Amino acid sequence: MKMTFRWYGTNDPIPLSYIRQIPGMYGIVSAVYDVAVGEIWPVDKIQALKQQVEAHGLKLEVIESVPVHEDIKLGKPNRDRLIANYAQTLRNLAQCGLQVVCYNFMPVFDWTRTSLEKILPDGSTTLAFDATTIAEIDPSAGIQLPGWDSSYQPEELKTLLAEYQEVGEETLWANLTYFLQHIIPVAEAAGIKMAIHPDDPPRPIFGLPRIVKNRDDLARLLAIIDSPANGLTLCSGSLGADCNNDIVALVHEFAARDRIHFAHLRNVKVNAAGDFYETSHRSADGSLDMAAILSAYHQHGFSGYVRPDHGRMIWGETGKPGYGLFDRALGAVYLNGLWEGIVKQANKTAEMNV
Ligand SMILES: [Mn+2]
Repeated sequence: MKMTFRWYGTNDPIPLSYIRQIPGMYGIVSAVYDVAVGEIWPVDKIQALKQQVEAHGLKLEVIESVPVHEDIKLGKPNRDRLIANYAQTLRNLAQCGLQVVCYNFMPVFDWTRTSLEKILPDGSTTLAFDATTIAEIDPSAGIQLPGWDSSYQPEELKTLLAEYQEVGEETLWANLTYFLQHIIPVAEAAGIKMAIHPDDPPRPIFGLPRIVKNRDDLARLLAIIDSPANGLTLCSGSLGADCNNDIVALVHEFAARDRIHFAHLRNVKVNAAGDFYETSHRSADGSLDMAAILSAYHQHGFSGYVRPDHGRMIWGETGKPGYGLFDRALGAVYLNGLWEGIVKQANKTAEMNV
């Protein structure tokens, strides 16, 4: 298991020199942020990012994300040009030594929350989702939620939402299939592993179709093209926001098939109504058993990339909600600690059985 940390480039308030000081940190997960979605990431920009990361004793082997242009998701006529650009970006990333590319196929918005600063009893703040609040929003009247992408004008958003209403789930699957049929062979040839991130949260929102929500969706996705290059970012927190998703079982199933290329480790406290908030990584604080999740990874000889997903804001830190330094660093150390325990216990058991 290789521990990584997401970093938003030079605009990130957290310096690489701080991330390096987190015990057991292997590498950085980042992206080229100054190229428009749909355009090719030039080799020199990727190299510059890589050198910057390596100058701090860290590796850059995972990209999160190379975003998929909405026109690809919508299946518009110009998708072929955009897919060709995406393919070239993958070749350029491979040329720079990148191994894994995280992406998602969520229409319009990568994630949805109703609060970015829910106050927990200990005074920390966290991201939260209230199902009733979402149900009461009429998207045709405009959507105002914290963190909601303000790059869309209200009219533009209305048009996009209407376009996706027409697309629906099956056409979105067809568009994802078309994308994968063109991209996976390129990734495979270049030595890049594609890793789709599930929908966050894993349910339809505002009438937008959502297709990467549960075990059956993940299995369907992998069946489109049976290649090691067609894999998953298994996000425990995203999938865990639906009580019906058994994360430990998902790890067993898909790690056994060697299709989990990137693990997002996040704990959430969730209820049957679908409300949830993000907790510290500690199992006792949320609904997920992080030790059981890591044990399942270990059982299948997992040696891939992981990262503490979001963290709370603690100790007065301010910055990008979910992406502070302190709680994610605590998460990384906690997860590394669990892993050390699991590895040592397993080795001991193996010795006793000799
Ligand atoms: Mn995630």
